[in-house]
Formats: sequence, structure tokens, C-alpha cells
Amino acid sequence: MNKQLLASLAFVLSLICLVTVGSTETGAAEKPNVLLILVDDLKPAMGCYSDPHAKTPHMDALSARGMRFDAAYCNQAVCAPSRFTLMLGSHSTSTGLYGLGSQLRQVMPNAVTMPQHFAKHGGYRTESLGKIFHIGHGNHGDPESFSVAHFKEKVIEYVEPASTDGGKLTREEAFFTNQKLGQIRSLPRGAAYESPEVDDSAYADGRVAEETIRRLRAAKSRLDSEGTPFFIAAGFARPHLPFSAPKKYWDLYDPQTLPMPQHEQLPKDAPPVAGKRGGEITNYKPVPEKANAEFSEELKRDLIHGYYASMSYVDAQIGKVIDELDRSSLADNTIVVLWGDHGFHLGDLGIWTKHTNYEQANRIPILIVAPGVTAAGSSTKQLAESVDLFPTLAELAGLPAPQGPQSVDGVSLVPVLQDGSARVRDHAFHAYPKRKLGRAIRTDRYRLVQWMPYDGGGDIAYELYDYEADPLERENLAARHPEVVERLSKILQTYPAPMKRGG
Ligand SMILES: [Ca+2]
Repeated sequence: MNKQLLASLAFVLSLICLVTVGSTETGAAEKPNVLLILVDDLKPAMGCYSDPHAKTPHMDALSARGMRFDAAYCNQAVCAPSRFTLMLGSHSTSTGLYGLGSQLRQVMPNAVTMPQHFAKHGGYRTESLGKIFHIGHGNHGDPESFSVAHFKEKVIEYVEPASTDGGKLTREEAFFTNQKLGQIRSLPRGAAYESPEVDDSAYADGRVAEETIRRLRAAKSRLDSEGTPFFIAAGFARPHLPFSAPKKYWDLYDPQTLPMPQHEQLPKDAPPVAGKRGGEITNYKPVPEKANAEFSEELKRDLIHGYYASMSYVDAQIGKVIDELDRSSLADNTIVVLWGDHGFHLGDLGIWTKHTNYEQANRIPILIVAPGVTAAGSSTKQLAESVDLFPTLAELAGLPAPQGPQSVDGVSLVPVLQDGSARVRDHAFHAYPKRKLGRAIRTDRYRLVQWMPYDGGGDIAYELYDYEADPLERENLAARHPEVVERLSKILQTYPAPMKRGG
């Protein structure tokens, strides 16, 4: 065999290897595109997560193309910090970015976010639409993360005049547009829901879907002409409050058949710091403003109906975007990730919205379709965290693992994507700061929450829940199972000392 033939053979063999291992090399033409779909306040209540009530055919179809993570958790159940954990691969306890108003570049001017990493190491063109970084509450997003200007859209939105007392600036609209932040309580409350007969594009998510489709078409021609891969992050606002969604999505449901909360008391024997009443939802009418007020059955049903209607509305918009991936023949070379920024309490434990360390606020949907890597219709019980997506996507794209300078706390889930029974971690970690800092370890069976004063000492309280015996978190078992508390506390002790609040 002559040298030339040997070289050709070696080249062909290396190409075969490249295809077989699913792009662990960095050949420019081989780079997969990335479509990151972020959905605000989406808990795993879709059809693909076995919710029998949900009408979510498009997310279900997306799930059927790849892998569904059944035990995925956010790292902090608040919009802004959760999105930072995703984009930095860092726990909020590592960065100090705990608050809605925490400014990334003030706290960490040189942080390298996931899209920055893709641009720097892979030559990706990176774009963002809708709710990606949290904007509002004094926050202005992170323009440094993307190659082109952010396509900004509303989160709080109404079309019915009655929802805003005839067009007044309402409390949550002010928060999310950085207006009158010092005078929020003086503003009127907007409606918690509305259901007008309007087209999908009457609200932000319809417009974000339309613009994402335009961006995908432009990205396709750029890919064909210049070979530039894309990283597009499309952020949808619903089912975040208010549940403003076109009537046709409300009409998909009979509210009388929707699931109502099964257990509306806080867990027995839980420390008071852990519980929650009132909060964000009291900024919406007709929710009672007093934190401890009872909700009528009608109100609970309307809110739950609104959540499901909003989920179906966003589902339809995601379906349009995925259709475009197919139409433009991008699907075979595009990794698609769907991620909810945190879960949502729909009256369970008597809690509404998020901002707790309990299961409903922290469990999230993660769907990953990685062509050539994930098997269609697969799922895994591997515990996963938001911070894992950065190293996972970097590895899938054949890029170097993220190096910071921020602390990179995630692990790559690629072995799990290849085989759902593989294990890369044995617990998930999350945190929520209140009067004390609550840090949690979630294993297959248990959740331990340690509530610790910020000075690190003194009065430490624990919660322990056993999800085999008590999936609804009716009772804190910490005092009854000290041996489990001790075992899980030891895991917690392996984490670095948490950063102080104030970022
Ligand atoms: Ca959110």
C-alpha cells in the first residue's frame, strides 16, 4: 500500500471515529448548532412527564426525539439566580448571585458565560430572544454574552384594559421594566390571568417564536454560506404569572377536572423559616393581599387553569420553532435543550409560585435532543442540576470544558445522554436564601435542607423528607432519622463555604 492510500484510509477512519463518538473533535464543519429553549416557571407538568391533564403535544413530541430527565433540579428557585446558574455553570452559593437584582458584571466582571464560551472556543454566532437572563428588579441582562443585540420582550403583559385598571402601570410590570422600583406598593395590582380572543402574537411568546424562526432561517443561510454554527437561546415567558394566554388555550381544559392541591398545610415540625405564605402572587388581583388569607376554591381553580392554559400556549409556540428546524433541515445537526428555570407550587403546602427549598419549586423539566447521541424516547432517573448543562453542551459540541474564572460546579451529563442508566452524580444540590441560608441535598429518596445563619454559626435547623414514604412533604422527619441527617449533612460539608448575600 502506498503512503497516499494509507493517508486516505487513515482520514476515512478518523472521520468514522468522529461520527461514532458523536462529535468530540472540533472540526468546523462538524460542530452542532445549539437551540436552547428556556421556559419561565415551567414545572414538569407536561404530558411527557405523565401529567394526565396537560395538553402539551409539542413538548411531548420534543421529548420523544431525545432524552427526558426525570430527576432534574434547579439550583435556586428564583428566576435571576437560576438563569445565572445555567449560564455560568456555578451554584449561587459559589457566586453570591442570590437576588433578583444581582448584577452579573458587578459581581464577576470577567465571568465567561455559556454563549461566550461557544463564541470563543467554537466560533459560534450567539443570539438571545425573550427571557434569557432575568431583566427587571434592577437587572439589565448581559449584553456581553451574545454576538448580537438581545431581542427583548415582555414578561408581564396584558391586552385587556380591565387587567390594568384601564392601562395603568401595574406592580409587576414596573418590576419587570425597571420602573418606579422604590414605589411598587403604591401601584395598582394587575390581573393574575386573562383569556382574550387574540392571536398568539398578541403576547410576547408568539412574537419570540416568530422572531426565532426568522433567526433560524438567517442562521441556516449563514451556515450554508460561511459555515458559522449558531447558538440561539429562545426564552419564553409563560407559564410565569400573569396567566395571560389566548382563550383557545384556556378552552383546551375543563377546569372542573384539573388537579387541585392535595395537602395545603406546611410540613409538620418544619422550622418556620422554611415555610412560605403570600409573596409574589399577592401582587396580582383578585388574590388576597394578606399573606395568610385563604384562597377561595374558585380562585385556586382559576389559577391552576391559568397555569395549564399558559403551558399549552407556550407549548404551541415551541412547536412552531421546532417545525422550522425540521423545515430548514437543521434538526439533524442541532442540539435542542428545553429547560424550565425552576418549578412552581400550585397550592401544595398552601404555597403559590416558587421561592422555597421544597420539591415543587425546585424540580424542573430538562429535555435534551442531541443528534447521534441521545436515543429517541429515552429517559433517565439520573439526578441532574441546571449547572450541568454548560459542561454537557460544551462536551457535545467538542469544545473545551468550561474553565471559569467563575467556579464551575456542574458535571457533564454526556455519559448519561449515551446511556440513561449511567451515573455521574449521586445527589443534586440547591439553595434558597431567607433569614437563614437554606442549602439542600436531594438524593433519589431524600431531601435534607440545612438552614444556617449567615454568620455560619449558632442556630442551625434541618428538614428531612422521605419521598418514598411521604411524596407530599407532610412531615419533617429530621428528628426521627438523625442517622440520615448525619449522612446527608456530610455531603453538604463537602461544598465550599457559601458566599455572602448582597450580590
Ligand atoms: Ca422563573
